[in-house]
This record gives sequence, C-alpha cells and structure tokens, in this order.
Amino acid sequence: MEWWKDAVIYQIYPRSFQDSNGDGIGDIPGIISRLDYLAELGIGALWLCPVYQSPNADNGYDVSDYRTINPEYGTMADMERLIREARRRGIRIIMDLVINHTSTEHHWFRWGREKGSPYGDYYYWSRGDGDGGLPNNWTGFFGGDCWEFDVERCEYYLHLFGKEQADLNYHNPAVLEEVKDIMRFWLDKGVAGFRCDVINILWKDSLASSKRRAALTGLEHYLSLEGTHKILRQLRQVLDEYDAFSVGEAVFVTPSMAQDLCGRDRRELDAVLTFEHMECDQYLVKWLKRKFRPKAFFDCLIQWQQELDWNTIYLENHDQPRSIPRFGSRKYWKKSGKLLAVLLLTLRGTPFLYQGEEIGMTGFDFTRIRQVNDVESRNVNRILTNLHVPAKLRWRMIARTSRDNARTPFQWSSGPQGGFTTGRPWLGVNHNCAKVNLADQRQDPDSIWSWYRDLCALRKSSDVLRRGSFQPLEATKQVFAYRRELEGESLTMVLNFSDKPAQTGERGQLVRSNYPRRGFDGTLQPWEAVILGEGGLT
Ligand code: TEU
Ligand code: CA
Repeated sequence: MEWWKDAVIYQIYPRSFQDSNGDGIGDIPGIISRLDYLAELGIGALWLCPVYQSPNADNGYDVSDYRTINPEYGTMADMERLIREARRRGIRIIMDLVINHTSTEHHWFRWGREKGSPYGDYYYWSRGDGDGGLPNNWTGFFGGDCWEFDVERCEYYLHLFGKEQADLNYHNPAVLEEVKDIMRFWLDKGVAGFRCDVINILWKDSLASSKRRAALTGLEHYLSLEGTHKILRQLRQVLDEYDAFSVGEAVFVTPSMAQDLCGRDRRELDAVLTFEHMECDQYLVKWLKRKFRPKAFFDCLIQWQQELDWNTIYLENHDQPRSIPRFGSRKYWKKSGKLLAVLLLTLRGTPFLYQGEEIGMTGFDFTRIRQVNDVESRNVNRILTNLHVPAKLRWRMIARTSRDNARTPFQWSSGPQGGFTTGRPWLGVNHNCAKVNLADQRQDPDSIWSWYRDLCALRKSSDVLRRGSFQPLEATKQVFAYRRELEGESLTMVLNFSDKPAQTGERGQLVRSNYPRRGFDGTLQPWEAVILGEGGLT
C-alpha cells in the first residue's frame, strides 16, 4: 500500500527540535511532547535524523551502534514509545539508515584493526601508494583528502566524509548481511521504512587514482555503479518482507540515473531525494554561491516532474540553507514563505517538509567559528583560512552555505531560547525568534504556519494534488505555472517568484491566493501564488 504517495513527510533533526530535560539538546521525549502539534499540522510520517549511539563527529551520521539510542536523545524505551504514540496519531516513523560508513568508534572498526579479526575487511584499508603517499588521489565530500592513517593497524582507511566516518566495504558479503539485520531490527520495532543516507555510492569498483580534475576526484569509481544497484535490490527484499518504504538520498544523479534507482520496475528504492534543483544558485560547488536563477530552477523541476515515475519535493533539509531568503525574499518574507509552501505541496510527488520551514525560519548570520558546530563548515573554514581568503569573504561564504543555518533550534515561542530549552542550547537560537515563532503564528490565521496547515489539509482532500498528472504551463524569469489533472478535475498553480507584479494568461475559479482576493484577472502581485480550479475545490 503506497501510503507514501499520499502523506506529507516531516523531517526532524532531533538535536534541534525540542529539549525536554534542560540540557540544551533536543531529545525523543521532546519529540513525543510535540506529536499533537505535528498531527494538527497534518503530516503523515516523520523522518527522524539519526538517534543511534554516536560520538557526534557529524551529529549522528557517524554511527557507533545501530541498535542503541544515543543517551543524549533518550532510551530505547523512549524510542519505542515514540513509534507507538506516533502511530496512535496516524503518523509513521522513518529512520535514517546510514550505511555508506560507520563511526570509527563502531566495534567493527575498533576490532577490525586487529590482524585476523573477523572485521578485518569491513572497511577499505590500504598500505598507501608504496612510497609513503596516500593510496590514491581521491578527495572527500567535506573538502580535503579521504584517507586517514591508522597508527594501530599501520594502514590507511577510506573516509569519503569525515575522518571519523570510515566507508564500509561491500565487497565483503558479511557487511551486507549486517545491514540487513539492522534493518530487520528496526522494522520489527514498527518503523515504516528508511531514508537511506548517500545511498548511491555504496559500491566502490576500485581504489585506483582518478582522472577527474573537478571536485570529488574518484567519483567515477563509486557513483551509482551496478554494484550499488545489486545491493539495493537485496535491501529491497528485506523491505518487501515488511511492506516498508525506502527513500534514498542520491548524490550527483540526473533524472535518468534517479529513475534507475527508483523506477517502478527496478525493485530498488521507492523514491529518491536529489540535488539538481538545489544547484541553481551556485557555480560548480555549493560554497561558490551566485544569484538564484528562478528559470533554471523551474526548468529543472519540470524535467524531474516529467521524467520520474514518482518524485519527492523538498526545499529544505538539515544540510541546506533555509529557503528564505535563498529561494524567497526577506523583504516579502510572509508572501514568499507562503508561495514556497504552494510549490512544495502542489507539485507531483511526496513533499518533505523540514522542521521550521512551516513557520518561515530563516538562516543565521554566522560571523565567528564559535557559533558554528558543523564538521563540514569547520573544515571549509580551515581550508579557506589556509588559502588566505579574507575573513569577511570567508564568513559571507559560510553564513550563506553552512548546514548549521538549518540546525538552529526550532523557534516554538518568543520566550527564552525560543521555547526550545530551559538550558543553554547546543547551537545558538536565531535572534529573530521574537518575530518568527510558532506560538504567535498558531494564533494568527494569516500566518505562514496557518497557511501550511490549510495547504496540508487541501492536499489531503484533493486526489488531484496527491495523484494527478503534472503539466508545465509557464516558466519565465518570474512566473512558474503548472497544472495538475485527474479524471477531468484540474488545479492550476501560478507563482510569481519576484518583487515585481507579473502577468499570466492562466484563468480559473480562485481556490487560494496568498493575497486577499475575490477573483483572479491574470495580474500577480509580488510573490503572489494562486491556485485556480476547473470544477475543482473551493
Ligand atoms: O549528506 C550527503 C551529502 O552529500 C551532502 O548533503 C553533504 O551533507 C554535504 O553537504 C556535501 O556537500 C548526507 C547527510 O544528509 C549529511 O548530513 C551527512 O553529513 C552525510 O551524508 C554523511 O553521512
Ligand atoms: Ca535534552
């Protein structure tokens, strides 16, 4: 039963969602205390970022034990209660499956150092290039190289991410069996499926040096190879035992590569979360920002909407800067926040709503390293400093791109620490929480939050929005218009992504506008979104 084609999936970054015990760190009891809020918003499933045992080198994406809960977040009993309490409210739980790598604190790694250990080749170990150099010229996702010398084993190990995140070696069949057991452990607890972390780079075909000269040298030796597809088909067999859902985070894929990962007939993943639409405001890499290009954004969304059997739609997550002002406008904060909500909740596919997006949370103005926690941002700050990039430019780059923009605590109220904690938060609360917070918006029928709740209800009641076709109508530098249709009923969305009024030829019965309106004559106000019906909903 494809429930995930009807649900809005809400992503929680547990560390920053709700603290329940005053230690300044969000936790599972805190999430449980907010389940009624999530049910009122109208979401159907929660994607929980990792809560497993972890030394937090990458805030949980460095797992040291997949079967225990990080005590900072609570206990296994808390986790079982969350699954139970969520299901009581009709909300499914999806866990984050991080299986490209483990923490170097994982017992597989620690014991794998010892000669003759059964875990000796659970990872990629190498003596190097023979004269003291690194095994190859690959570079990692967090900048820098991706080999670390282990003094105990006197060999290098591969880490495509942080040096505390050692890549698992799937050439060893025992590794895949371990992963299947971990999946069954959580599926037996009643989770509904998994968001699979960087899932299309699992299989490395060789450790040979790369001929690429662009960022991420070595990519050709592990990007979406047949070996990975074989692994995904095996994981799918486990998921099918439980009728469970899987969405894979897939890096550097085109629509056709994505279709190979999640096409109906592929028996691999049900859906993917991809990045092309997130690259319309950068040169080459995300740290080299450029002015957002709405037309390129629309053209990319249209291509993905048309080429995949089923899509996901996201504008924010724990790795991305906030969508206001990135895709919206600080000047038209409320209007653009509502417009982005229409985009997220009316395109064809499963919407992924990230914590805080529903109240228009914005980025943080980082100016010094003590405000920054993210391992990737700290690496980049070090690299830029070593390259003598002036501090002003360096901090402008970090403030625009750092993943910490999305990881500042949820702003529940205008009270101390935004109502997130009674203690000292692990990461600073955004200074604008007096203006941007849930408590105020929940009382305000005109707020961004009220608009999200209304749109989630509209989507839930509309077969057209949940299952209808997608047809592009307009994609200019300002205006994006498209139609959703099912069995003779249609809804047309027209979005003005600019500070200026715009014209459109689309007409219809006005279903919604983020401006007070009685009818629609084709003129769109700045950042106006309209939904027009043909025999549709009112
Ligand atoms: O991210 C994988 C990924 O490629 C990027 O999203 C990454 O965060 C970085 O921004 C590349 O520039 C996943 C998780 O979402 C991320 O939080 C983890 O840090 C990463 O994998 C490693 O597990
Ligand atoms: Ca806590």
